[in-house]
Amino acid sequence: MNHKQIAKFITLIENEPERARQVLKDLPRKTCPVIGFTGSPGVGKSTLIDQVIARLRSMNKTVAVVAVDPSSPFSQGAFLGDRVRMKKHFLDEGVFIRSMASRGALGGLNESIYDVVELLEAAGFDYVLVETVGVGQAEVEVRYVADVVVLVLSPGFGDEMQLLKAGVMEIADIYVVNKSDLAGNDSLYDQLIGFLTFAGRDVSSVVKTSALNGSGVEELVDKMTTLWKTLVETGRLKQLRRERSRHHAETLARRTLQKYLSLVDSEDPYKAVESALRSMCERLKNGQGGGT
Ligand SMILES: Nc1nc2c(ncn2[C@@H]2O[C@H](COP(=O)(O)OP(=O)(O)OP(=O)(O)O)[C@@H](O)[C@H]2O)c(=O)[nH]1
Ligand SMILES: [Mg+2]
Repeated sequence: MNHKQIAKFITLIENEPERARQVLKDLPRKTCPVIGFTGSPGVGKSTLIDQVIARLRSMNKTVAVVAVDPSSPFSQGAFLGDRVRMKKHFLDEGVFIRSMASRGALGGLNESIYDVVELLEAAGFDYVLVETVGVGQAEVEVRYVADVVVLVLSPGFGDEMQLLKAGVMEIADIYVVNKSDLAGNDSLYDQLIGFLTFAGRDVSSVVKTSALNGSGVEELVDKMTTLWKTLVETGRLKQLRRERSRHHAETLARRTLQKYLSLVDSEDPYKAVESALRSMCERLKNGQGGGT
């Protein structure tokens, strides 16, 4: 599959998920590391991903990136400030970058992301990277989409407070303290180590990076790759993928039921659900599909 075909397929997934599913299910199933990058707006996720791409390319690995609702674009290699390099990166068949709106999601991730990731794996990329802005539901949901979650922090973004937020400590597998070229980074780093120690977590999951000059990127790529290999070896990956399918199914079920509920005119919530389920079953019996 070339980039044009992949891009077309993603549009089909977004616009006609049921039709896309028919094609998707016949593609060979492949598995590669799916790495999620989350964190507050502006902490440097896209810039860091650019560096990760460059590192993976230097290792001859192919990379696909999906950015959900990005507010800042990828430089597509411009981080090196080299136009020739940028052109090369842009034309590089080994790198595929796509942005997706978070539309249709119930405060969380665009549910197309599940099929898009499956497609990118089937297309044979060595790595799939997913960028989500770490706010609200999307931050929690990236856990289901990605095998390994990287939480990006940087000084001056209220991340010191964010560390205290319940749940954040459980979400990530790797913690990146980015913008290490700036002042204020050490105190954030120390606080993070303190929190992790207090929570009984492994502090070796912390990496200091500068997405601007590339320091720490090699270590980050090593860490995420090693972690993923461990998931494979321990059988945990299979479990994670099952949880992903289940979560995807739940999202679809909720949306389908909501659609049928919106057609029901009843003030009794129990009757409304019953009636919605009835018309859904009726449609299924007639072989028209559930209408997801
Ligand atoms: N000094 C310094 N600046 C950085 C670093 N990483 C990113 N930046 C800058 O921070 C700003 C935001 O970077 P992005 O990569 O767009 O951040 P993001 O997290 O993707 O932002 P959203 O997509 O809006 O959530 C840009 O101006 C970057 O140049 C870094 O390591 N050091
Ligand atoms: Mg971004």
